[in-house]
Amino acid sequence: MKEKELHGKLSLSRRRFLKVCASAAAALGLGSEAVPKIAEAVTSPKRPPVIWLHFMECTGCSESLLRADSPDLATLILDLVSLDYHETLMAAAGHQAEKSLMDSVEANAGKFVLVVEGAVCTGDGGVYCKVAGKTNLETLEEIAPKAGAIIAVGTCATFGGIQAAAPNPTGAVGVRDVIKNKPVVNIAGCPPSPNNFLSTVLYYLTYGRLPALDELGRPKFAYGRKIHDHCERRPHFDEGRFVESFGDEGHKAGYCLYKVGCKGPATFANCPVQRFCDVNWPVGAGHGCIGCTEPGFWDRMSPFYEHLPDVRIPAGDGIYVEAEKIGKWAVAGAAAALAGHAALGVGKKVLDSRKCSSDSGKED
Ligand code: FSX
Ligand code: SF4
Ligand code: F3S
Repeated sequence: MKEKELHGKLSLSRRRFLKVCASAAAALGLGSEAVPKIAEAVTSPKRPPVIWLHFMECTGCSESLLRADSPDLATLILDLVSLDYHETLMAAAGHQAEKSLMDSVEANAGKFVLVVEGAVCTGDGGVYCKVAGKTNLETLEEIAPKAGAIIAVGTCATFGGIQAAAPNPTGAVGVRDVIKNKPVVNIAGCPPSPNNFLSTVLYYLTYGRLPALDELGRPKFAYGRKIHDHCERRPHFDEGRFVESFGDEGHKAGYCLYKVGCKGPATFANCPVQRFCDVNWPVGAGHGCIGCTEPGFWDRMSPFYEHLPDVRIPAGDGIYVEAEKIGKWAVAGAAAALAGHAALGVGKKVLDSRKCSSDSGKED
């Protein structure tokens, strides 16, 4: 398809089209030299097939994509890929749907993008989650080896998510726990930012390879920095101005949410920059980050309304103290608090596992 035809199809002027390509390049952390390449990729007549599987999830990831804050970008990509199978969007049903799935897998072996939404059920042979008489485990093990690229979308598909919360009766795991011999891109978040997914697909279409990933398989362009590093409430943290309880004067004034449970210092994602629907994000709306892009979310990030230990916070006059030495933990007993957190694996373990020291409050 020629660029001109594409503009017509998308009702985009050439100026708008190039602007969308430039925004996509910026989101990917690429320079302006990438814009012509992106424009060329999205005007290519080839339509890469995409097969989208639903496993154990709430469908919020698809919902999030359908409400992308960059409709131009979403249209650009969804029009330019061939969405051959998506259980909640396609018109086909029953045997017809299953036939189209396997037809596409066979016809496009080695070329299609496999998107998995939801955790994989492994308990008792995977019997707790079946589609068309097959367990999710069987379907994944059959289709993944034939994919050109695999994208796990949402924290359920990446790390097991809420389905894997204790006691995890279904044996829920992420795609990478099953598919170990191929790269899997993890677009974490419950639900994830649709722009992080769309940008990853665009990168793949443009360069024919996957973007650089962190050690957990997440694209670095989106998950390379902590929430805490680019949070708009960070000046309040640095000055020691905290919300002590929801609805107090500090809350009304937009102070830092650390003491009421914000897990931003231990969570890697670009929510403060990307926001959702171009409007807001959890911390912007007055609620702490609950760490939904991290492994072990849910268990390791709860209790949601208790603060992380091991984060040094300002106490005035350039002095920093451990959070446990102030506030309610001083009354309730810091030792008990720390023991509780240790049992849950929150805080230091999370920070250590990401190789970031308890650096908050004195750097950046
Ligand atoms: Fe999981 Fe997707 Fe959380 Fe839901 O479907 S990442 S439960 S918001 O959205 O898989
Ligand atoms: Fe923002 Fe949370 Fe960090 Fe406070 S603790 S600055 S609210 S990310
Ligand atoms: Fe999730 Fe925290 Fe962003 S809860 S949506 S990573 S602000």
